[in-house]
Amino acid sequence: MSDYLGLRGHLQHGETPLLGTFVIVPRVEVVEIAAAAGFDLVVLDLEHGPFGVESLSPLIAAAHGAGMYAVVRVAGNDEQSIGAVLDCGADGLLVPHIGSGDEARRAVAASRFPPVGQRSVHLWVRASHYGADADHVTNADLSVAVLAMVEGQEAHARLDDITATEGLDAIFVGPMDLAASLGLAATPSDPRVADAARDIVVRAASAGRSTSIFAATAADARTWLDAGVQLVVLSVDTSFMARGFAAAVSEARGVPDHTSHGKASR
Ligand code: 3PY
Ligand code: MG
Repeated sequence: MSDYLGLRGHLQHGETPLLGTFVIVPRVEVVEIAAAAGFDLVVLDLEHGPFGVESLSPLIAAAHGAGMYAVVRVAGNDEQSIGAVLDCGADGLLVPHIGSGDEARRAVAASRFPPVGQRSVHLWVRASHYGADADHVTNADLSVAVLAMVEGQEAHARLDDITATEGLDAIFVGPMDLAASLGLAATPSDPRVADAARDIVVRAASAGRSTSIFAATAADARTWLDAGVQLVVLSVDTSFMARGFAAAVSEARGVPDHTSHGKASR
């Protein structure tokens, strides 16, 4: 973690790009293994992971204890889901499938306390150190980053409206759903997906937003980091495990990897 004020400050001022990974196996051990490998952050995934808000506190504590930021991808764009996640102490929110400026504004409003937004105040939650942080309300608004996922053709078409959202910190490109919306779900490595992703990144940056993206492979992550994207989230815990298991079995038995992991681009 940096000395900037939270992930929000890091995205605004940080010169070092951040590398993270998705976590859908809700275990402290997974978070700590990611930290030991050198990731800067984890994205705890309530959209696709089989867990809920009640699992977050130990995972966030593990991330912070290991010097990482903890971002949470929420399942819904509403005040209750977003407020509960922030009360657990998440450094940032990743809000999936933002399709319009109105939806981006709703995400920001749910994430900031009045008068800027409508986040409901509770002063004795984990995020405020159970009341010990007298400046919780101010600090939270200054430090929590809000990232809007742009991951469909419709959102791409309304990008200018989304990037104009006051208080939004970053646009996060979701290439898998973007591929699906282009009719290319089975072939996400089709160049049309990367072209759309690049257009979103370039336009978001020129609108003054930080940029972030999911990369299925380390090579893709490298490409986006070299292109100046500030936050790249590389793959997901289950994929690392699946590939590692399959490669080890294949090597130990001296037989080709029988899964598709060895061949596929993700
Ligand atoms: C996508 O690529 O659609 C994702 O949501 C990955 O984060
Ligand atoms: Mg997606």
